[in-house]
Amino acid sequence: MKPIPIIVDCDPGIDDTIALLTAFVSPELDIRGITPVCGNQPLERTVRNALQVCELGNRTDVPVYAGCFRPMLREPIYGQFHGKSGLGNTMLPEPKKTAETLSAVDFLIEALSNAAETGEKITLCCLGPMTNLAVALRMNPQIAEGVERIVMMGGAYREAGNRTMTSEFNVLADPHAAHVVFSSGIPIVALALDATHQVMLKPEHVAEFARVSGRISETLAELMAFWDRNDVRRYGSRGGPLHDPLVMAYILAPHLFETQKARVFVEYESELCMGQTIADWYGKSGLEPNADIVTKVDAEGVIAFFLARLSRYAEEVVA
Ligand SMILES: [Ca+2]
Repeated sequence: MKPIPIIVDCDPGIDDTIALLTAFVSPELDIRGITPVCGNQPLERTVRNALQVCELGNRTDVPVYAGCFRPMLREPIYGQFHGKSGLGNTMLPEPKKTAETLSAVDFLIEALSNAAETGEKITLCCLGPMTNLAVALRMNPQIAEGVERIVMMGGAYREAGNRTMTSEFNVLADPHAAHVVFSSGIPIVALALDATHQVMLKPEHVAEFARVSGRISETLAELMAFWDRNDVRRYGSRGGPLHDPLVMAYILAPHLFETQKARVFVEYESELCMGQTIADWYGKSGLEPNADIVTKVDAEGVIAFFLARLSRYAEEVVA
C-alpha cells in the first residue's frame, strides 16, 4: 500500500513529541513536512523543539517549516504543562539542521495546491492551535481541495475545558483560526478532551515504555514522567492524558476509536466561554455535520499500539 501523505502541524510540546516519534517509525505514513506554530511555547522554541525531535528520531530528512509567530487575533497564551523549554526538563540533541526558508503557510499553500492538482490529497495532522492552516486557507481557499482530511487534537464537547472552564488549550489559543478551519468544508476528525481523557498515560505505562523503546528510552521516560498531572481528583488516576499522539493512533489504528457526527461551532467572542467548542449532535442548527467527533477510545488498545510502535526504536528500524 502507498504510504499516506501527511503534514504535521504542531507546537512541540511533550505530547507532540510522542506523536512525532510515533510517526517517524510508521512506514504507512509519508511525512511531507512539519509546521511548528506559536502555541505551547513561542515560535522560536517550537521550531527548535521540532528540529531537536527530528534529530532524536533520526529523521532529519523531514523538512521543518516555521509557522505563524502569533495567533490570528488574540495575544499568545502558551502552555502550562510542558516546562520551560516545552519539553519538560529533558535535554534533547542539538539540531544540526535549520528550518527551511519557506514559511509554513507558503509550504501548506504549495503542497496542498499541488495535491489538489494531482489528486494525491494530503492528510493534515493538527496537534496545536490551527493558525498556520487558517492563514493559508484565508490566503488561498482553493487549497481545501488538496486536503484528504484533517485529524486534529483540540476542543472539549461533553467534557469540561482544561485551560478554562469551557475551553481546551489548542482551540482557546487561537479560536478564530479554529473557526476558519471548522467553516472550511474540509472533512475533520476531532480528538477532543472527550477522547484524550480516556487514555491516561500512567506511571506503570511509563516504566513499560522505558523498557521497550531502546535508544530513546531514557529521553522518552523523562518526557513521559514530566507529563504526570498527579491529579487523581480530576482524572481518576495518576498520569497525564495522551492528547496529541491519539491523532497518529487514529490514522494508523482507527478500529480503536468510535466517532459521532456533529456540526461544530467555535465561540470566539464571549469573554466567559472564549474558545469553547459546541457540538450540534441532534441537528438543532439545521446545518450538516462538519466533523466526526471521537466519543470512545479503547484505551488499553491504544497504549498497546504505542508500545508496539515505539519499541521499533529498539530495533533501530527507521521508516
Ligand atoms: Ca500540541
